[in-house]
Amino acid sequence: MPSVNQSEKTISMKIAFCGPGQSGKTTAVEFIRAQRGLKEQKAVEADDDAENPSGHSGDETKTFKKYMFQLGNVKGFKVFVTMITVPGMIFHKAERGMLLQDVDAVVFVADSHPERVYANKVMLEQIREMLYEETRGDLSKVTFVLMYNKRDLPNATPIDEMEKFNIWKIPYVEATARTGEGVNDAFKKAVQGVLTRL
Ligand SMILES: Nc1nc2c(ncn2[C@@H]2O[C@H](COP(=O)(O)OP(=O)(O)O)[C@@H](O)[C@H]2O)c(=O)[nH]1
Ligand SMILES: [Mg+2]
Repeated sequence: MPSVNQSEKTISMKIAFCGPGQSGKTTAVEFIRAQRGLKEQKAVEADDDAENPSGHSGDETKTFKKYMFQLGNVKGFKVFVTMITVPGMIFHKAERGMLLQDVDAVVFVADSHPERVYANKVMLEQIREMLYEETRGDLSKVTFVLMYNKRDLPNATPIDEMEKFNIWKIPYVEATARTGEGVNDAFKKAVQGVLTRL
């Protein structure tokens, strides 16, 4: 649940960028950070312990990024967003569960590379399962946005193929995180989804 503080007039929400390894989560979050100039403002990096929660090595970046910033005002309330990336390769369920705690929205960054379509499906199912537990069976408490990333690839999987695993009809955005195309759109959809539930 987003937390609303009536006396301080603030709304705080947590948005997680999830997806299989190498799908473009970090690239997307870094784009948002850079665009909003969060470095000077309030880029809060996770502490070292949280940077590598699993301790595993592999080809994916295991680092997890966390940024907190003020988004703007809605009906006189200041809106604060905490944005995190949830690494694809965390082997212990408990660790990913910890990152997903109190998440209000998930931007699921799916990889359009033909060889990654199945990985997208597996990861999305896992994330939904974890959030199903986290929300005690009420997934309507979490806004989902599918960001079909790497649309610039010449061999990008056609959207109707990608949509085959989207059995929940999650709204989607086509994106190229490398250039930033579609990233803000996905982010805004997530924020709006949370705000409309308030
Ligand atoms: N072609 C292409 N490559 C991308 C795009 N987004 C990310 N990448 C590349 O995919 C790789 C993994 O990106 P990264 O953001 O680290 O993935 P993460 O593991 O999900 O955080 C990097 O080499 C990125 O440059 C994109 O939209 N198009
Ligand atoms: Mg990453």
